[in-house]
Amino acid sequence: HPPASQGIITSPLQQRAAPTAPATDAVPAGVPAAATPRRSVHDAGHGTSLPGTLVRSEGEDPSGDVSVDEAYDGLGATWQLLADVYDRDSLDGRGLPLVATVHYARDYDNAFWDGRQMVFGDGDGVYFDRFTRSVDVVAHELAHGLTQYTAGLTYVGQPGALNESASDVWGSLVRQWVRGQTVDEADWLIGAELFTDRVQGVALRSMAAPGSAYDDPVLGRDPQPAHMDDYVVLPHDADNDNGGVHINSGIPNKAFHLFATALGGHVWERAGQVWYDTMTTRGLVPRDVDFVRFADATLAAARRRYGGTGEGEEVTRALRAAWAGVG
Ligand code: ASN
Ligand code: ZN
Repeated sequence: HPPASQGIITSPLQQRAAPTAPATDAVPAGVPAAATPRRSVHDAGHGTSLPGTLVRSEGEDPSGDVSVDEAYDGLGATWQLLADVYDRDSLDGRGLPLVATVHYARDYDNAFWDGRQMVFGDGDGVYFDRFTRSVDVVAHELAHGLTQYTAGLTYVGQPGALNESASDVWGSLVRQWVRGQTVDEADWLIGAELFTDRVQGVALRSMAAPGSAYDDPVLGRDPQPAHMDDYVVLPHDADNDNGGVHINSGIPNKAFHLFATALGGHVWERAGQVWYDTMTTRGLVPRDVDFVRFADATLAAARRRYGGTGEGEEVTRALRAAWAGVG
């Protein structure tokens, strides 16, 4: 039997919706002056047809529906971070419109990227609040689009766990960026605003302490490992979270946390830049990359950007220690 806690991350709807669309060729061209995001937020009205009814387009005033406006703001924050820090115009580097749907289905305890757009449930109201409440969850789903347009990591086994981890990395980057936090001020949590008071836990996942985010009589226990000694081997099928992609992502998540906190300062500066370069430099990571090759690729990306001496030495030393720290 899979761990009980998989129930909250693997629903039948979600299995259909796993982000498996093929990588698309796109050459990042930088952000034109005065470029803005091109957002649209839709309302599924508790149905499952996508995208649903358009309720807020780019530049329009807040709708008054908190889910709509949180989604709109979360898309905006993610677009702005990519533009301001990494000189990238949207997910494809070419101004791709950002489409989201809220109020998807009833009591839906998840959010997902379907290969073209983001979708958010309202939560069941008993254990989960609406999924737009955490900006890092909005950014996580969007980042599945970024990965699709860049590294195109296969959504199964180790490349799948790296795909999931990359989404958590972007989620936490956006969370820290909108709050203006340093790596030491940050909570490194994913989904800290989603649980109701009834749940014994702080968030869906913790990048700083994978495995410790929740331990609840109904939801079970956070199943994430933080080290290769605890890697969870599961069959590579949809009933088993595609080989535990939301479970083993704890390992690269912890590596990123170790790397970023060793460097200090703002996560989006050097740590985020190395991950961004690793994911977006053409040919650096194959779609079926495993953890070891991905770690090598982060080192190659760091050397390419920061050189082999001075700052480059500091960054690559922190990187090697981080990957060694997770085995
Ligand atoms: N919330 C999950 C995720 O973004 C949904 C899924 O697995 N498709 O990974
Ligand atoms: Zn995900």
